[in-house]
Amino acid sequence: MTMLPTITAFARSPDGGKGLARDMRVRWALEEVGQPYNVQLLTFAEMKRPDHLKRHPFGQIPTYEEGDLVLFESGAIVLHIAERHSGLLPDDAAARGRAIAWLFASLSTLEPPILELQSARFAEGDKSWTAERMPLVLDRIRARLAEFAARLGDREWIDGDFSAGDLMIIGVIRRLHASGLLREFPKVAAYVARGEARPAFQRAYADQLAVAMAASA
Ligand code: GTB
Repeated sequence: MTMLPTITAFARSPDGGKGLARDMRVRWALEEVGQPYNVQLLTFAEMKRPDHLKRHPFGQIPTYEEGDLVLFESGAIVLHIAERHSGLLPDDAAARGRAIAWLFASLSTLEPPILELQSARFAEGDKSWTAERMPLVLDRIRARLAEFAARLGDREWIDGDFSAGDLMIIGVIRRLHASGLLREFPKVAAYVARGEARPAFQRAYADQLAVAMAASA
């Protein structure tokens, strides 16, 4: 009997089930490759306790456990899943390298300005300088989206078939839905929508929404 992998997720996600927390990327990857999994739900207090700090040095979600293997960082987890199953990375070595480059780009090039917007809105929203800073924060995201849109062009996915790179990029960019910024980049918006329309995304979304619904019942 093989043991199912177990991931961790928020017992009560602050987004109320919009799939914006980072367990969504891991759920989506597991659904894409057809790997069933268990979910351990954690409260904010439980995330900071020794048991969880052994899994995740920063006391966050998501984590991934499979036998003796314990992983943290959504990108590392998605890459692990993609390397061990078919469907999320091309077989050709060069194409595989490029898909992994996009996975890294999602986290180290696209995500930082998007995180800055979350900080500006939620952590610093009451500061006197926020109104002055906000246009700069938004423009840094616009610059990245414009560059990405130029490369994407009319392609269905960023480089050949759908890959872990697309999954991560879409997982990152969809955090901008509420900002309205995606309306300025219709091709990027359509790309995100193509990802969200995939049956595996839909199953992952429904599962995390069910957690939020149960938590608020
Ligand atoms: N780099 C790590 C990764 O990619 O896995 C970042 C992990 C991370 O930031 N985890 C967040 C967390 O555990 C959850 S996803 N935070 C609690 C803590 O640090 O104490 C971030 C997140 C939270 C809430 C929403 N939301 O409600 O919309 C969206 C995203």
